[in-house]
Amino acid sequence: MRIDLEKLKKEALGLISGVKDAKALEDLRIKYLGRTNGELTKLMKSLPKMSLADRRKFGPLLNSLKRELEAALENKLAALKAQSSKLKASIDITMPGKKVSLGHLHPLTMVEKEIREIFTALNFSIVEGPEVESEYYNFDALNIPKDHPAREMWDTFWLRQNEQLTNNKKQLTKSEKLKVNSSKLLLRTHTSPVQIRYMETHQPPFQIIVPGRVFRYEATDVSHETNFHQVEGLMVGKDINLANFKFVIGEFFKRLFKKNVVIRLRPSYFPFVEPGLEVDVKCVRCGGKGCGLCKESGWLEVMGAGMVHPKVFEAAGYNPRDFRGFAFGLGLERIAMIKYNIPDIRLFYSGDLRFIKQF
Ligand code: FA5
Repeated sequence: MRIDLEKLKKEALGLISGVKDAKALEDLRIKYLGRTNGELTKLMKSLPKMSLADRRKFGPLLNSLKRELEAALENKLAALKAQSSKLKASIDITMPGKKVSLGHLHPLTMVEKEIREIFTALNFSIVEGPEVESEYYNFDALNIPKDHPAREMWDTFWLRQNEQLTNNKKQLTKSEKLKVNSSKLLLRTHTSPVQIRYMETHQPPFQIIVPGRVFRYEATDVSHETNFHQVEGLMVGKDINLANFKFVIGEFFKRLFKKNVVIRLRPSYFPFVEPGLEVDVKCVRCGGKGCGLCKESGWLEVMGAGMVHPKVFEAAGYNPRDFRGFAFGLGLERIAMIKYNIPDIRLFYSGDLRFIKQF
C-alpha cells in the first residue's frame, strides 16, 4: 500500500508540473481528486472498510497526499495565470504589424519582361534557341566562314567535339554535311544563330524577338561581362526596308524609356547584314549635352543592326530575291544600365543585396 501511494504521488506531481493550460490542469484535478471517481478520493473512501490499525496508518498519509496535490494544483494554476497575463501584456495590438518582405524580380528580369511586353504589343512573336550552339549556326550560316577575321569579333568558349554527329557523315546531303562539318559545339556568342534556326522552319512574313543568354571569352570591365543577355530581332517580308526598322526601334525605345527618344543610325559592319548599322540613342540622362553616362559624347550605343544579308537567306533555304528583312541585336544589361543609371555591369551578378534591393 505504501509503495502504491508513493507511485501515485510521483505520477500526479509529474503530470501537474508538465501541464500547459488550465483546462488540462482541471482534468488532472478530476483524475486524482474528483468527488466520485478521483483516484485518491477512492482510496480515502475505502478507509472505513479497513482495520483500525490500517486506518491509523493510512489515514494521515492519504490526507497529507491530498493536501500536497491540492497545493501543487493551486500553485500550477497561479503560475499558468501569471504566464498568460505576461504574454498579454507583451502584445500591443495597437502597434502596426511587421511588413513581410516578399522579394522581387531581378532588375534584368524586369527589363527583359518589359522588352517582351513592348514587342508583343508591336505584334512580334517571342522565340528561344539553345545556349549550347554549333559552329554552323553561330558562325558559318551567318556568313562568318572559318578563318574569316570577323570571327575574332566574338571570342568564343568552345566545347568538346560531338563525336556521334561526325561519325555518321556518309548518308548526308551537301548542306547537312556542311552543318556536320561545322558541328563543333560552343556556347553561343550572340542570339543571331536563332535567326537561321527560325527561318529554316518558317516562311515570311514574320517578326520575332529572341531574348537569351550569351557567352564571350573576354575580360570583364564596367561594360563587359563573359555571361550577358541579348535580345535579337528579325522581321522578314517581301518589302521590308530600313524605314520600317527605324520606326519599330523608335517606337520600342519611346515605350521603354517612356519619353521621345532621338535615334541615330551609323554605318557599321556585321557579316550577316548589309548594310550594317550601329544604333545610338541621344543620351536619356543629359539629353545630348554630355554627361558621365554617355561618356560626354551625348549618345549611347545600344545595338547592332542591319538588313539581312542575302547569304543568310540562302543558308536558311530562302531565295534571297524573294525577301527583305532587318535584324538587330541589343545588349540587355546595357539597356538596364541606361534605364536604371547603373554604373558597372558587374553589379548585376555580384549577389550584393544592397544593390538588388534598390529595384
Ligand atoms: C552582335 O552580337 C550581333 N549579333 C548583333 C546584331 C544582330 C547585329 C543582328 C546585326 C544584326 P555585338 O557584338 O555588337 O553584335 O553585340 C550586340 C550588343 O551586345 C552590343 O551592342 C552590346 O550592347 C552587347 N554586348 C556585346 N558584348 C558585351 C559584353 N561583353 N558584355 C555585355 N554586353 C555586351
